[in-house]
Amino acid sequence: MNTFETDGVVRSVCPFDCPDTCGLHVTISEGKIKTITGDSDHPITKGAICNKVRHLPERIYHPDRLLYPMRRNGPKGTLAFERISWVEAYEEITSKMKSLIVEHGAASILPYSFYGNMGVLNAEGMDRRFFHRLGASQLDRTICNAAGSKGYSYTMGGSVGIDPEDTVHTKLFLIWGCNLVSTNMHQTMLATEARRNGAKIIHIDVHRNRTSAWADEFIHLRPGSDAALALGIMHIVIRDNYVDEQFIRNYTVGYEELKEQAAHYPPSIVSEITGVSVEQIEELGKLYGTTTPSFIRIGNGLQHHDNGGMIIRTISCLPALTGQWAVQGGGAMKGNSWYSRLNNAALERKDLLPDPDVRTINMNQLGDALMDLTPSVRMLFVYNSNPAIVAPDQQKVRAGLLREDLFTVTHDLFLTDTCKYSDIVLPATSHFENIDLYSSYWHLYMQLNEPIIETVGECKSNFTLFKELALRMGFEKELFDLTEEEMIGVALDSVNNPLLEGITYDALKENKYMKAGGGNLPPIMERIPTPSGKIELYSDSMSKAGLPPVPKYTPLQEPLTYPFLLMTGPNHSFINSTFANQARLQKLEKGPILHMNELDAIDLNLTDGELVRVRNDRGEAELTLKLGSDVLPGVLATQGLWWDDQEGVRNPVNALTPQRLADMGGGATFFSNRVEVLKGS
Ligand SMILES: Nc1nc2c(c(=O)[nH]1)N[C@H]1C(S)=C(S)[C@@H](COP(=O)(O)OP(=O)(O)OC[C@H]3O[C@@H](n4cnc5c(=O)[nH]c(N)nc54)[C@H](O)[C@@H]3O)O[C@H]1N2
Ligand SMILES: Nc1nc2c(c(=O)[nH]1)N[C@H]1C(S)=C(S)[C@@H](COP(=O)(O)OP(=O)(O)OC[C@H]3O[C@@H](n4cnc5c(=O)[nH]c(N)nc54)[C@H](O)[C@@H]3O)O[C@H]1N2
Ligand code: SF4
Ligand SMILES: [Mo]
Repeated sequence: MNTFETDGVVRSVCPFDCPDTCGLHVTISEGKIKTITGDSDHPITKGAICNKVRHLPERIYHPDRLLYPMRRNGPKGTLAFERISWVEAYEEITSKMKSLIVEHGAASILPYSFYGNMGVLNAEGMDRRFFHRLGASQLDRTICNAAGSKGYSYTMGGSVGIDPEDTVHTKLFLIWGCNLVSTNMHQTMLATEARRNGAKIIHIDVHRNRTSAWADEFIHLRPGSDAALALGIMHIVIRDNYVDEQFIRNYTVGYEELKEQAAHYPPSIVSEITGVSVEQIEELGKLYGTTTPSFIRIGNGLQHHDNGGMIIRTISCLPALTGQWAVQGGGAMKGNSWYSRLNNAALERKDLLPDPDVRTINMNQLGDALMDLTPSVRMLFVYNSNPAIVAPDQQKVRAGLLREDLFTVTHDLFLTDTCKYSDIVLPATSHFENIDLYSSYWHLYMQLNEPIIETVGECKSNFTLFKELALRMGFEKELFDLTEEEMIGVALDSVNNPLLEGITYDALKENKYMKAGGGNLPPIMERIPTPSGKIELYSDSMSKAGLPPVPKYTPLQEPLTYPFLLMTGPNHSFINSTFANQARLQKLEKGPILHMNELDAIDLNLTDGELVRVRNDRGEAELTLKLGSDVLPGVLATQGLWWDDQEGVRNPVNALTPQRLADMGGGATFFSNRVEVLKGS
């Protein structure tokens, strides 16, 4: 039994799917969380946190929070539920699993999860082990960063970028397809420090947003054209002899092939593809070629295009040309999870799969999986995710969720839109009620999170849920009857990652923040995890995978049936669809807005502030129009994954987005999405 401070300030970690993974200070009074601020001892987040998490107490004690298990007692998609006990819920779930295994095989069961909580135990620990042992269909978790990570890996070998702490030394920041001010605020703080030392910050984006307003310069380009812009910069860097030949010789392969390719991208052609003027391309090329150190923060959204893998593959070749990786504060970063990689094999135990060749289902194609796949998916088990809102081709997803012969279980803190289609709804704890281990996909510090409040209602953590389910299924005690501490030990016992040496449960408890590599990372060029051990400007692996082995501009896929390309990214005040049910944060966002160029509005006879219907063959959404020049003609942008039943929301944006996969990694294509805009009803 845990005992908690009933009054005082205690430490915690932010659990959300955000690169910053902040250290938190939580003020407790009479056993309840009152306020949340940043922990000023955290070496990189340094006491600053975002507005969302300052409002987190409202989420923890929200009147709508799920407190006990429920069973559906009316039609799917409605709010017809009755309270049941955990014993009844477990009984119903395990007997369904057992009968499905006998009648249809374990592959008829599909887990669906992502990173609603980034804790290792709750996102990729006991749950994964449970579904492996069960023999369920595998889920390919591709919804976020799959295409770009693959593209970046072809060049650099893995999610290895520079240590963000080094970016204060940078003289030129390219914020490329990243809404940094909203989505990685502490990188903004480091860039501001660099700016005080003379750095210039350039935002390259298709939408003039908060980040553009903060940057020193904005480059407005056409969606999906970034590989051409990167090749244009390379063209200038090579043409004007800004290349670092010694670095290229020592640390890269394929320079000659890349040089030949870049020759096909003079500024005039790049300008035609990207919409950026020849002058701006020349200026950018020269600045990039002559500034050291320069750093490129590659965004996560950028890869949500058909050609997202190749875009990021191409951008990630740039720093090598001028030898930036050899300079402190020089290089690039898309993600840094390679540094703190854990012993996932021992944690998840994929070796327990009864059939190692069991089918794998791409989470971006949930609609097809539920509607078209044979043999059918007959049980969907959702946790840490809200697919009725976040998955593409929403109408098809929901048609699948409505299937009478599909048994859906959802574990969440709130009655999300996904819960509404579920047969059993289970209440989840918040991370303030759990033990877990957190690493970041941006900075290099590991943190331990310990429970600081009593469990709310009858909620259970994912760890406890899957442990108890396993034991009720009769699975081996030695594999499942573990404590959180034991499982953290397994995760940290990373034979394949020497950078975790010395990082243990006890050491984390004592030291709060422990950096992978202990702050003594060897220079990146000496540890490039590609097959050749060098930065691969030409990639044999790509050639073998049937992809162009040198960077190339490839066009988007959607036919031009509809006139606009619509970007549907996240917003400032929510994290994906998390927080979207908090009134105060909704108000700050002023509802779901559609940004359109004023020239397009003239042609369509539309006015600022009016409600419009955005539609294509997949579905329709209703949004409020905002006119201006924040997007180029022919481009639209909207932000935020709003829930269904909120004021001013009809049919959230994923009604419009395709299940089509990106060029690499099975990634999502949320942004390569063509639509038309009609006057509202
Ligand atoms: N406040 C907040 N923070 C978050 C999240 C959130 O929902 N809210 N979500 C978290 C998660 S899961 C993720 S993955 C990250 C995502 O955060 P980011 O990495 O910032 O990604 P996005 O905001 O999806 O897209 C980044 C930018 O790409 C632009 N863009 C779209 N298409 C193109 C293109 O073709 N070229 C260029 N150059 N730009 C393009 C968009 O306009 C947007 O400004 O943020 C994390 N942090
Ligand atoms: N159109 C469009 N769609 C997108 C995106 C986009 O930019 N545009 N972004 C995509 C990206 S990058 C991502 S990462 C995905 C994110 O998609 P999801 O991972 O589904 O993210 P959320 O919408 O935040 O949903 C997480 C859910 O987990 C719940 N949760 C939180 N903690 C716990 C816990 O400990 N246990 C359990 N059981 N549940 C918990 C939350 O309450 C919430 O309902 O969305 C993708 N969808
Ligand atoms: S959401 Fe991101 S910025 Fe906000 S507190 Fe959490 S980790 Fe920090
Ligand atoms: Mo994401």
